[in-house]
Amino acid sequence: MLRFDEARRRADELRELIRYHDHRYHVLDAPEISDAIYDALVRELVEIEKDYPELVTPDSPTQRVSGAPLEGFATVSFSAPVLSLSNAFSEEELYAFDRRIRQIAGERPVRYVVEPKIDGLSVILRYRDGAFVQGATRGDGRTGEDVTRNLRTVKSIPLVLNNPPAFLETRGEVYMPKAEFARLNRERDERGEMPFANPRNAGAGSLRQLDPKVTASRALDSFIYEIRAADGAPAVATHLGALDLLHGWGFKTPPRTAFSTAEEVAVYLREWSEKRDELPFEIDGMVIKVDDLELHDALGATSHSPRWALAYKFQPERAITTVNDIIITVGRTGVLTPTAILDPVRVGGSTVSRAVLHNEDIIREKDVRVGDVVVVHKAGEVIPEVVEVLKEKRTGREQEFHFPETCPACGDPVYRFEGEAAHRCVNVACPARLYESLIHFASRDAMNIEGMGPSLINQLLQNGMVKDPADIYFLTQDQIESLERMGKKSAENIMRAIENSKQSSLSRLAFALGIKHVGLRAANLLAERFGGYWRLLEAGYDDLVGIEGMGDVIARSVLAFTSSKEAGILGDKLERAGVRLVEEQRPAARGALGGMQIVLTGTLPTMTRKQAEDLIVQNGGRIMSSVSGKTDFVLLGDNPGSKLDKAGQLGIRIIDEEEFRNLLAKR
Ligand code: 0OX
Repeated sequence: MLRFDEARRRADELRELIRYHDHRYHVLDAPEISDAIYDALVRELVEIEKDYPELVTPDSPTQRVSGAPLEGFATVSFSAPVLSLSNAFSEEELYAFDRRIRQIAGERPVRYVVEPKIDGLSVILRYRDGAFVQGATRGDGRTGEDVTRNLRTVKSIPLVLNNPPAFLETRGEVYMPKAEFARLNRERDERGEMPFANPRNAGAGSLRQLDPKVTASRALDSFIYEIRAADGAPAVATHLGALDLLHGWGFKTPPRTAFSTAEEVAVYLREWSEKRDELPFEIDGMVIKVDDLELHDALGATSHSPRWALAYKFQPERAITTVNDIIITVGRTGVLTPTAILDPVRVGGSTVSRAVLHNEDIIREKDVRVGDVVVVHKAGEVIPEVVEVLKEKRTGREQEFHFPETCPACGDPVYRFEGEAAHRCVNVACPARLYESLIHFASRDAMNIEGMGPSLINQLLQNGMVKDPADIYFLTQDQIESLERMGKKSAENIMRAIENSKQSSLSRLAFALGIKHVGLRAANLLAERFGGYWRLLEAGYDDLVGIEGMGDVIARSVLAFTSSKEAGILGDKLERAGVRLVEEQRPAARGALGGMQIVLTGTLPTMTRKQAEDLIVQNGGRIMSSVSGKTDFVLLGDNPGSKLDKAGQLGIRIIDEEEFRNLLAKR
């Protein structure tokens, strides 16, 4: 354990580092370090804060999720009303808006700033001396709900600002990115829960959770676009200037472009309406704002909306097509998911030929039949949804869909459990389930076996090389090389990735097992509480349900796995293969690089930066972003940066990749 003063210094340093990397990742979308390194930094801070709870600060990055569930939300009143936008649906309305503005502006030049109109939830954020103190939903525009603790879990909302004014009130939009929406609905389908209809509902549902842990488990994002009040902030004369200030304080601001004529704006709107499909978030139009803030005052507002802004709404992303078939796929937890096979049709910017139908109830409720003409809408990632059936187009030849009573992959009977919307195949050896479980097992958040994706897994299954996840660790170079389209080099890479994956943390393993209801959060809790696979298998119901944040449903599901024969067999095989089954020790305490502070610079001859970083962390070293007197060594590659000069000045040891490998071999 570090001495108190050292711990305090290191905790401050780590908070600074984590804040910096959070900003790079969540706001600038330009990360500088790998997830493994980031996790190691956070883990180190968590450990220090565990050893010295008095060092925990409310703005620490570890404190984004805090406290027990609330009973209800308090109300927040707004000193100035939170206005909405007036809408336009045609170019004529845009030109009419432009004429009104120019009439009031007179001789003053007019410039417009155009931003995407995010289909999310408006929020108001308040900061005192740079610290996030309160956040609210827009509510009715006069009072909203205090959702501070939920907003703290949104990673792109800074808890601390750079060079802050004494007081700041901002407005922006919180939303759920399309990929997260798709992930969440997949998870809900798997759990037999009702899916959300669109990212907006999913975002609203997530922000209005009484338990901040639930909000935290969903990756919400934000765009902040307005300074509503500021004490002691630099003066700004334009909307673009305000956005720059917001960006400088650390907020994520919307993409924007400025134009000096309505004609140019119209062209730009047409371009965006075409490419909206490629964006990672859902937009329902564009917002056109007058740039000059003095003009805002001159233009004023109606009781509902400012006269200096206009929401230009796009046509919804919908199309009409025919359902040719309804097929069933079997997921890793055995859930049978129906999918409509469509006549290919353009929706937004891409061609779609499938639509998710989620479960039997949804098919019934919408009354979707094979042969129906339907309206489809793109809400999430790639697969759209059937919005409604055009019943007036029915010919009488449409065929009602009957949910199968047996699994299409293995033929075993399927069950629909009480309280669930899903049908499940409960055969653990079902080939469709095995395929999906292996994909999950090898995936990035699980055992992270780089290069082991669906097509390789398919080949391995086809060739009978794996029958359960542990078999992956018994694969040989020759076996992999024997697969079609597989070169020696690729096979070597895969073998290396498999080898590295053996050192994955217990929480990754607990997640990789694919236990129903056990997501990343529950897997972390299990790893923290039990510290080892065998101890997890010994846990009883009371031990499991006693974990804060666990609950009866997860506990029972974990128990169903841990008490199964398969769990023991799998553990034995994983152990024989040398997969780590116990939680990692504190990074400083073990490994060939135990506690060493290491700086990387330049490109290494045979390893990627990420591989080197992972090796350092796995061997107990600490990666530092800059060279200091405490640096143990600098790992040097080609084309090094200024870190090399600094190391030279300080007389720090410099080693190359070969020496680094030798160090690792000495254990
Ligand atoms: C959005 C969005 C909404 C609000 C009232 C005056 C200016 N949904 O993305 N509103 C505004 O600004 C308005 N900007 C936006 N980008």
